[in-house]
Amino acid sequence: MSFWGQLNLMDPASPIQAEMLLFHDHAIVLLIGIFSFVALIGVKLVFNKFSSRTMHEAQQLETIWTIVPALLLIWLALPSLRLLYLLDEQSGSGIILKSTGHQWYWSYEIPSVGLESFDSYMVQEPDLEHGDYRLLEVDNRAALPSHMSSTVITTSADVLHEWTLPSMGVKMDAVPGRLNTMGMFIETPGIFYGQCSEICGANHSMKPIVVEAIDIADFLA
Ligand SMILES: [Cu+2]
Repeated sequence: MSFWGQLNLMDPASPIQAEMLLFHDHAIVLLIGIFSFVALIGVKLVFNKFSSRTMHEAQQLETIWTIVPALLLIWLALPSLRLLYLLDEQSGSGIILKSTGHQWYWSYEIPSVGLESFDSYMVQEPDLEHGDYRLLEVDNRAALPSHMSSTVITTSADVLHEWTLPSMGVKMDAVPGRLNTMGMFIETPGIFYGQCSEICGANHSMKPIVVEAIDIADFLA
């Protein structure tokens, strides 16, 4: 992958992640605008001679430079709140995937189709095949149906872990003694990669997450 390609976020594969990507762009536009404006004012201040020792206030100017940033903050906050509630409202139906974090691997269970718990370990470097992603491939992938909503439940068997799937907009703590639930709608079939996102010990970076989204008919078969 090219250098610039790596700076991008992953392609969205769920509606909520597509929304988050749009919000990211929205926020970046605001940031670039503010940064450019402040830089311009900074440069102007250095080079002009419009300063006066006797001027202590400028009511009109102060009113403007209070109200404009406030409006900008609202412009940022409203879509952010909308997204927050959209995330909360994701339907919790469909196939349930239970993922349990361990030091240092994940184990998965899909009770509704009678799939009992299996472990998902990272593929070690000498065992990689041509074209595999280093530190991202696993021996047993979790499978979920595409074109429908699913539910992911995470928990942990030892310390805090975090189940993350960037292209689905899912990032959820795996907490011992607790079940966390999140809905996700996978739009396209494919193989999706993620990594544990909570420092969980020595091999934290060696317990990747791979979900294979397949057609519902194949999934049930
Ligand atoms: Cu970790």
